[in-house]
Amino acid sequence: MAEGEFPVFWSFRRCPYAMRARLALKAAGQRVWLREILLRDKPAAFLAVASDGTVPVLVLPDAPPDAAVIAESRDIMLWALGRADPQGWLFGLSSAQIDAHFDQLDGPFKYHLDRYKYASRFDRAEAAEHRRAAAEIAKVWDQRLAAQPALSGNRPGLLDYASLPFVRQFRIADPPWFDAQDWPHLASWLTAFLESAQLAAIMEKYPLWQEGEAGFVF
Ligand SMILES: N[C@@H](CCC(=O)N[C@@H](CS)C(=O)NCC(=O)O)C(=O)O
Repeated sequence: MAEGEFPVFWSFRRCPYAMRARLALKAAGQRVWLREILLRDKPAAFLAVASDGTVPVLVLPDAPPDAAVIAESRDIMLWALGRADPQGWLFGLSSAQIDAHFDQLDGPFKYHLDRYKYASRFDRAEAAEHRRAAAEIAKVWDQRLAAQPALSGNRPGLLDYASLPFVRQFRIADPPWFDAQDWPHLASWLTAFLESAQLAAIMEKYPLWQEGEAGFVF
Protein backbone atom coordinates (compact mmCIF):
# COMPACT_ATOMS: atom_id res chain seq x y z
CA MET A 1 0.00 0.00 0.00
CA ALA A 2 1.57 3.28 -1.06
CA GLU A 3 2.00 5.89 1.64
CA GLY A 4 -1.09 8.01 2.07
CA GLU A 5 -3.10 5.48 0.14
CA PHE A 6 -5.33 4.15 2.88
CA PRO A 7 -8.18 1.66 2.65
CA VAL A 8 -11.70 3.06 2.77
CA PHE A 9 -13.62 2.08 5.90
CA TRP A 10 -17.41 2.39 5.85
CA SER A 11 -18.61 2.81 9.40
CA PHE A 12 -21.47 3.56 11.74
CA ARG A 13 -20.29 4.90 15.08
CA ARG A 14 -22.51 2.91 17.45
CA CYS A 15 -22.52 -0.38 15.53
CA PRO A 16 -20.69 -2.95 17.70
CA TYR A 17 -19.31 -4.71 14.62
CA ALA A 18 -17.90 -1.43 13.30
CA MET A 19 -16.61 -0.65 16.80
CA ARG A 20 -14.61 -3.86 17.03
CA ALA A 21 -13.19 -3.33 13.56
CA ARG A 22 -12.13 0.23 14.53
CA LEU A 23 -10.54 -1.12 17.73
CA ALA A 24 -8.42 -3.54 15.68
CA LEU A 25 -7.52 -0.94 13.06
CA LYS A 26 -6.29 1.39 15.82
CA ALA A 27 -4.41 -1.42 17.61
CA ALA A 28 -2.69 -2.32 14.34
CA GLY A 29 -1.85 1.31 13.62
CA GLN A 30 -3.65 0.90 10.30
CA ARG A 31 -4.94 4.19 9.03
CA VAL A 32 -8.07 4.31 6.91
CA TRP A 33 -10.39 6.81 5.27
CA LEU A 34 -13.34 6.60 7.63
CA ARG A 35 -16.71 7.20 6.00
CA GLU A 36 -19.51 7.55 8.52
CA ILE A 37 -22.95 6.67 7.18
CA LEU A 38 -26.54 6.38 8.41
CA LEU A 39 -28.03 2.90 8.23
CA ARG A 40 -31.42 4.39 7.34
CA ASP A 41 -29.92 6.34 4.43
CA LYS A 42 -27.14 4.27 2.91
CA PRO A 43 -25.21 6.01 0.14
CA ALA A 44 -25.12 4.33 -3.29
CA ALA A 45 -21.30 4.21 -3.14
CA PHE A 46 -21.56 2.14 0.06
CA LEU A 47 -24.20 -0.19 -1.36
CA ALA A 48 -22.01 -0.73 -4.42
CA VAL A 49 -19.35 -2.42 -2.26
CA ALA A 50 -21.38 -3.81 0.67
CA SER A 51 -22.65 -7.13 -0.58
CA ASP A 52 -25.09 -7.57 2.32
CA GLY A 53 -25.65 -3.86 3.02
CA THR A 54 -24.07 -4.00 6.47
CA VAL A 55 -21.27 -2.01 8.09
CA PRO A 56 -18.38 -2.25 8.54
CA VAL A 57 -16.82 -2.66 5.11
CA LEU A 58 -13.15 -2.20 4.31
CA VAL A 59 -12.08 -1.54 0.72
CA LEU A 60 -8.38 -2.10 0.00
CA PRO A 61 -6.72 0.18 -2.52
CA ASP A 62 -4.18 -2.21 -4.01
CA ALA A 63 -5.76 -5.66 -3.84
CA PRO A 64 -6.93 -7.72 -6.82
CA PRO A 65 -10.64 -7.01 -7.46
CA ASP A 66 -11.81 -10.30 -5.95
CA ALA A 67 -9.96 -9.57 -2.67
CA ALA A 68 -10.46 -5.82 -2.45
CA VAL A 69 -13.56 -5.79 -0.23
CA ILE A 70 -13.59 -7.14 3.33
CA ALA A 71 -17.21 -7.15 4.43
CA GLU A 72 -17.11 -8.98 7.78
CA SER A 73 -15.90 -7.24 10.94
CA ARG A 74 -14.09 -10.38 12.09
CA ASP A 75 -12.16 -10.52 8.82
CA ILE A 76 -11.32 -6.82 9.07
CA MET A 77 -9.91 -7.41 12.57
CA LEU A 78 -7.84 -10.36 11.39
CA TRP A 79 -6.64 -8.51 8.28
CA ALA A 80 -5.47 -5.51 10.35
CA LEU A 81 -3.79 -7.66 13.01
CA GLY A 82 -2.22 -9.81 10.30
CA ARG A 83 -0.46 -6.69 9.01
CA ALA A 84 0.66 -5.46 12.44
CA ASP A 85 -0.06 -6.65 15.95
CA PRO A 86 2.11 -4.52 18.25
CA GLN A 87 -0.12 -5.19 21.28
CA GLY A 88 -0.10 -8.95 20.73
CA TRP A 89 -3.86 -9.35 20.29
CA LEU A 90 -3.34 -12.66 18.53
CA PHE A 91 -0.67 -13.89 20.93
CA GLY A 92 -1.28 -17.45 22.09
CA LEU A 93 -4.60 -17.83 20.29
CA SER A 94 -5.18 -20.83 18.03
CA SER A 95 -7.56 -20.58 15.10
CA ALA A 96 -9.75 -23.20 16.79
CA GLN A 97 -10.06 -20.95 19.86
CA ILE A 98 -10.81 -17.93 17.69
CA ASP A 99 -13.45 -19.82 15.70
CA ALA A 100 -15.11 -21.24 18.81
CA HIS A 101 -15.35 -17.85 20.47
CA PHE A 102 -16.68 -16.00 17.41
CA ASP A 103 -19.19 -18.79 16.79
CA GLN A 104 -20.61 -18.33 20.28
CA LEU A 105 -20.42 -14.53 20.27
CA ASP A 106 -21.78 -13.81 16.80
CA GLY A 107 -24.13 -16.78 16.99
CA PRO A 108 -26.18 -17.47 20.13
CA PHE A 109 -25.00 -14.49 22.20
CA LYS A 110 -25.85 -11.93 19.50
CA TYR A 111 -29.08 -13.77 18.67
CA HIS A 112 -30.34 -13.56 22.24
CA LEU A 113 -28.97 -10.05 22.79
CA ASP A 114 -30.93 -8.70 19.82
CA ARG A 115 -34.14 -10.39 20.91
CA TYR A 116 -33.73 -8.98 24.40
CA LYS A 117 -32.47 -5.50 23.51
CA TYR A 118 -34.86 -4.94 20.61
CA ALA A 119 -37.78 -6.70 22.27
CA SER A 120 -40.25 -4.33 20.64
CA ARG A 121 -39.10 -5.59 17.22
CA PHE A 122 -39.44 -9.18 18.38
CA ASP A 123 -41.67 -10.90 20.90
CA ARG A 124 -41.76 -8.87 24.11
CA ALA A 125 -42.93 -11.83 26.16
CA GLU A 126 -39.86 -13.77 25.15
CA ALA A 127 -37.41 -10.97 25.98
CA ALA A 128 -36.81 -12.27 29.50
CA GLU A 129 -36.00 -15.72 28.17
CA HIS A 130 -33.53 -14.23 25.67
CA ARG A 131 -31.94 -12.16 28.44
CA ARG A 132 -31.55 -15.33 30.51
CA ALA A 133 -29.94 -17.19 27.60
CA ALA A 134 -27.51 -14.33 26.87
CA ALA A 135 -26.69 -14.12 30.58
CA GLU A 136 -25.86 -17.81 30.65
CA ILE A 137 -23.18 -17.23 28.03
CA ALA A 138 -21.95 -14.10 29.83
CA LYS A 139 -21.60 -16.20 32.99
CA VAL A 140 -19.34 -18.63 31.14
CA TRP A 141 -17.17 -15.68 30.15
CA ASP A 142 -17.19 -14.47 33.77
CA GLN A 143 -15.86 -17.87 34.84
CA ARG A 144 -13.14 -17.69 32.22
CA LEU A 145 -12.23 -14.22 33.47
CA ALA A 146 -12.05 -15.60 37.01
CA ALA A 147 -9.37 -18.02 35.85
CA GLN A 148 -7.34 -15.64 33.66
CA PRO A 149 -7.10 -11.84 33.29
CA ALA A 150 -8.66 -11.73 29.81
CA LEU A 151 -10.73 -13.89 27.47
CA SER A 152 -7.69 -14.04 25.20
CA GLY A 153 -5.35 -15.15 27.99
CA ASN A 154 -3.01 -13.05 30.07
CA ARG A 155 -4.02 -9.74 28.56
CA PRO A 156 -6.89 -8.40 26.47
CA GLY A 157 -6.66 -9.37 22.82
CA LEU A 158 -8.78 -10.33 19.86
CA LEU A 159 -11.43 -12.27 21.79
CA ASP A 160 -11.86 -9.47 24.32
CA TYR A 161 -12.11 -6.59 21.87
CA ALA A 162 -14.38 -8.57 19.57
CA SER A 163 -16.80 -9.13 22.46
CA LEU A 164 -16.64 -5.96 24.55
CA PRO A 165 -18.80 -3.78 22.24
CA PHE A 166 -21.57 -6.41 22.48
CA VAL A 167 -21.31 -6.84 26.25
CA ARG A 168 -21.44 -3.03 26.47
CA GLN A 169 -24.74 -3.19 24.55
CA PHE A 170 -25.99 -5.91 26.87
CA ARG A 171 -25.41 -3.60 29.83
CA ILE A 172 -26.90 -0.53 28.11
CA ALA A 173 -30.21 -2.38 27.63
CA ASP A 174 -30.79 -2.27 31.41
CA PRO A 175 -27.80 -1.06 33.49
CA PRO A 176 -29.35 -1.66 36.96
CA TRP A 177 -30.21 -5.26 36.04
CA PHE A 178 -26.78 -5.87 34.49
CA ASP A 179 -24.98 -4.38 37.49
CA ALA A 180 -27.00 -6.55 39.89
CA GLN A 181 -25.82 -9.82 38.30
CA ASP A 182 -23.29 -12.07 39.93
CA TRP A 183 -20.50 -11.72 37.38
CA PRO A 184 -17.82 -9.65 39.14
CA HIS A 185 -15.02 -10.54 36.72
CA LEU A 186 -17.08 -9.75 33.67
CA ALA A 187 -18.20 -6.49 35.29
CA SER A 188 -14.70 -5.25 36.02
CA TRP A 189 -13.50 -6.39 32.58
CA LEU A 190 -16.29 -4.32 31.02
CA THR A 191 -15.66 -1.33 33.29
CA ALA A 192 -11.99 -1.25 32.34
CA PHE A 193 -13.04 -1.10 28.70
CA LEU A 194 -15.69 1.57 29.27
CA GLU A 195 -13.11 3.76 30.98
CA SER A 196 -10.33 3.05 28.46
CA ALA A 197 -8.63 5.53 26.16
CA GLN A 198 -9.09 2.91 23.44
CA LEU A 199 -12.87 3.15 23.59
CA ALA A 200 -12.76 6.96 23.71
CA ALA A 201 -10.49 6.98 20.65
CA ILE A 202 -12.82 4.86 18.52
CA MET A 203 -16.00 6.66 19.64
CA GLU A 204 -14.87 10.05 18.42
CA LYS A 205 -17.61 11.60 16.30
CA TYR A 206 -17.16 12.20 12.60
CA PRO A 207 -19.45 14.12 10.26
CA LEU A 208 -21.46 12.03 7.82
CA TRP A 209 -19.65 11.17 4.61
CA GLN A 210 -20.74 13.22 1.63
CA GLU A 211 -20.53 12.05 -1.98
CA GLY A 212 -17.20 13.05 -3.51
CA GLU A 213 -15.29 13.13 -0.20
CA ALA A 214 -12.41 10.78 0.59
CA GLY A 215 -13.47 10.53 4.25
CA PHE A 216 -11.64 11.36 7.47
CA VAL A 217 -8.27 9.90 8.29
CA PHE A 218 -8.85 7.53 11.21
N1 LIG B 1 -21.58 -9.80 9.47
C1 LIG B 1 -21.44 -8.44 9.67
C2 LIG B 1 -22.64 -7.91 10.46
C3 LIG B 1 -22.61 -6.44 10.54
C4 LIG B 1 -23.97 -5.87 10.92
O1 LIG B 1 -24.97 -6.59 11.10
N2 LIG B 1 -24.04 -4.53 11.01
C5 LIG B 1 -25.31 -3.86 11.24
C6 LIG B 1 -25.18 -2.64 12.11
S1 LIG B 1 -24.57 -2.98 13.72
C7 LIG B 1 -25.83 -3.35 9.90
O2 LIG B 1 -25.10 -2.76 9.13
N3 LIG B 1 -27.11 -3.57 9.63
C8 LIG B 1 -27.70 -3.11 8.42
C9 LIG B 1 -28.91 -2.26 8.63
O3 LIG B 1 -29.27 -2.01 9.80
O4 LIG B 1 -29.46 -1.81 7.64
C10 LIG B 1 -20.09 -8.16 10.32
O5 LIG B 1 -19.67 -8.86 11.25
O6 LIG B 1 -19.44 -7.22 9.87
